[in-house]
Amino acid sequence: MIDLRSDTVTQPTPEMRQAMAEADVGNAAYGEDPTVNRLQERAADLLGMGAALYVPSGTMANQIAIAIHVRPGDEVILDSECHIFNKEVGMMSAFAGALAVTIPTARGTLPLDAVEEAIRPPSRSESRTGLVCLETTHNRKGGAVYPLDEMRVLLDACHSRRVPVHLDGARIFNASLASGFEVRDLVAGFDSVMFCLSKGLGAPIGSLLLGSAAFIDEAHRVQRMLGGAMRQAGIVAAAGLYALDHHIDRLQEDHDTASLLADALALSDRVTLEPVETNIVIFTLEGIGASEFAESMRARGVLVNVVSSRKVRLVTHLDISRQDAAVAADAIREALTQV
Ligand code: TLP
Repeated sequence: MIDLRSDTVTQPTPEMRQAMAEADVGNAAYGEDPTVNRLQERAADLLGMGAALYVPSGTMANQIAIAIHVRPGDEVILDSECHIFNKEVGMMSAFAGALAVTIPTARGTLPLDAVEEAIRPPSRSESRTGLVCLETTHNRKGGAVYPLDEMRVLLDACHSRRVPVHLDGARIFNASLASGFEVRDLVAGFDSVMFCLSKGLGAPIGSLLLGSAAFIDEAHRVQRMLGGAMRQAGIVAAAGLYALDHHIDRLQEDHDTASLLADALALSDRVTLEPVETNIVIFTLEGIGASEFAESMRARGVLVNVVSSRKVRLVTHLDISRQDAAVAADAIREALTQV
């Protein structure tokens, strides 16, 4: 099967497994796992942030960050299609006690005036604006990259009102590649950032949460509250280090294969395609249901992700070769003419 459901489906490569087998390990919760420590230092260095914490998932990293930034009853401003609001099972309310204030966007970029309007002035009778969250690349908006100049203007506006800003950078390396900016430039000024090792980078597990040393100190406590403190996690952290060393530069291949798929889709007048900037392709179907299309693709050996009744997502990754993309593109053409 050619699996285009998500970039979280990759298999560790033989070389990555070798690095895992050879990893030096210790009790990470005691701060004694040398491989976890190396990964955290490497990530902090790469992103130019004060410190980093290795956690099991992107969701946990996002939720730790929110719990640190807000007090119960505070509002969090985010775009209405973001992962934190839609796919983290309401945890920002359940755990941090936060209220979501969502803003609809075209491509995941929050309009400055809408955010300024949504930030509440200090009041004895209203809830406080505790945090603003951004996402790049934007999953549900077809892997859209948040423009750096827009980020900077928004960061300034929020900080001038003493509101911290968190970045869900699950696919930050894809954003860096597509925009031509270094990752450290993309994250400069954020109060906290998370990125995933288990998506385009191809590691089996793990995300990094980054912030100031004091913020990460607190993050250790919250991670433990969630039962996320780990022991000999160097076994999986080694895969993350391997991915940072070997799988960043190859992300262009994923962007290229996504373009190939987009070209096949663009030929059909039954498809409305979101612009394709990175490794995610999202489109809306007309005259065919998304599930029907997915079934037809499955019968042709290709798995796709059904987003809603008419929307489909394809994600390219480490295990999708150019040849696979060409086969999938043929399957798309057939499915769209024959369903
Ligand atoms: N995305 C997954 C699913 O949860 C939808 C996927 O298949 O794309 N932020 C963003 C932008 C994400 O896309 C994801 C996962 C997360 C956070 C959460 O990361 P994990 O899955 O490690 O908790």
